[in-house]
Amino acid sequence: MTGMLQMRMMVLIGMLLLAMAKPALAHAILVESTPAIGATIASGPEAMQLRFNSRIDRARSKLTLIRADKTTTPLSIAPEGSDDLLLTHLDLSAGTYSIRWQVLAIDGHITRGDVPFTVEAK
Ligand SMILES: [Cu+2]
Repeated sequence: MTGMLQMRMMVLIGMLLLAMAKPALAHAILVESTPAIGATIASGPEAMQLRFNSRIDRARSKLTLIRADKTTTPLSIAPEGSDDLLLTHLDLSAGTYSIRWQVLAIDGHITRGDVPFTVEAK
């Protein structure tokens, strides 16, 4: 009986140590974007930049344009920039939009989020 309890304690302690050994915040979160969340930009060609807190796998990351009517278009990610950056080019008419980002961090975790913004006619 006590042997069983000891084993359970050992397993519990082992799990606790594993949990503590995990590096904090290794997965990617968005730290900055241009346009920023909630920003208003002018219509026409515009570069978009999303910066993350860690290196990301650009080839396994995705950017999607979401329009007000919920239709979506995948955006191509430019190959240039540092490893914590995603770049794309927009050419939008007036309206409200959201860019959905999905990135794979070097720790193997996928994170995603939205950057909503408004485009005004020039
Ligand atoms: Cu992670």
